Amino acid sequence: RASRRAALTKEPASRTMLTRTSNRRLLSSNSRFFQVSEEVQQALSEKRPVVALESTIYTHGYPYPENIALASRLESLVRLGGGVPATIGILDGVARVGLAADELVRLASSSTTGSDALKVSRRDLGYALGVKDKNGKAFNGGTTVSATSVLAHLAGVKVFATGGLGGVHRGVEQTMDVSADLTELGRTQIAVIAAGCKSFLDIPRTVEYLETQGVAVATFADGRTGKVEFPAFYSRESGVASPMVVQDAADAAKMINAHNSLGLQSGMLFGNPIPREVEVPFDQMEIAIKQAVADATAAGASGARATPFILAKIKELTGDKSLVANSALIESNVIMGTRVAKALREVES
Ligand code: PSU
Ligand code: MN
Repeated sequence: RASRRAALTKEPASRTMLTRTSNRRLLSSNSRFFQVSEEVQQALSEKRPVVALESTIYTHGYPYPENIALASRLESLVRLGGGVPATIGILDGVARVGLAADELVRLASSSTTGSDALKVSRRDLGYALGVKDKNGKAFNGGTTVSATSVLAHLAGVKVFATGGLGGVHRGVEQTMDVSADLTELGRTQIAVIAAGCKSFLDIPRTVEYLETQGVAVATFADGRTGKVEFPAFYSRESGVASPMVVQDAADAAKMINAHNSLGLQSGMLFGNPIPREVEVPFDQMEIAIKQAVADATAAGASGARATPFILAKIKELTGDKSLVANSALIESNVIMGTRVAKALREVES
């Protein structure tokens, strides 16, 4: 009977079995707008560690084809660490949690096929999923930390690793440009592991605003004693003290478990400083950053265009050095994120 039902609904038998065994909330959230891959559903129902990964870094951060190499490297790192990766993005007008390799290639090469992927934060979800482009085609989109957090949480994924977080922009007094990543962490239960935020942002105000939003901000001290600073992406230090300090992934997992157990509907940010070997000193980056921010203002690149514009400029000005550092820190965050996801499964059981 089960196989007849599977044939009728054109679903493989394994899918039918999964329907019977896994958590109802998860499956009922699958819809024509939102789909969790079978692998991720299975991993969640078996309580294996799942790590969410975002896709704006592929659509708006890294050039093609380096973005594809990075995407597959990050997924491999999660698997090597004993976790299951859930890369999140919008493909053909559907929000997907757990993109397969060929789907990731399609999303990451959108720009080469003449259909630019949207940069999708929380506000853009309804548009990206609900309507079509001017040629009647459904949208593809890279999801930012904000939209990735929303979708990961909907799927039941608790840990998310990325490179850098958006923040309060310098000159916020004039522009009011505060990344939706910050308000997102204020309202969505998710633990993000990131190398802090780039210092083209106003880091003191970013940390201040995260406090206002009720977001826990902790930095991995890794055996260090004394003052631990919130990391500034290319540099291990920012001059801003980290509000909280954790020693390792096990500590982070204990924090997440306690927070989630209270049912707090807000997020947590774990700063993982860039590996020492690839760190770019603060002063060296500062010159390029000042230039990039000035160029963005001159070019009128404001709003959602600001961050991608500034990132591209920094890359242009600093060349390979920043790209190497960028990849190394994302990899390091994904390794740490996988450890945290594993440790969380252990404290939960
Ligand atoms: N910072 C980086 N690299 C990135 C981003 C931020 O160093 O790729 C991306 C992330 O997806 C982040 C988004 O969520 O930019 C923030 O954009 P905005 O500043 O427009 O909120
Ligand atoms: Mn912004």
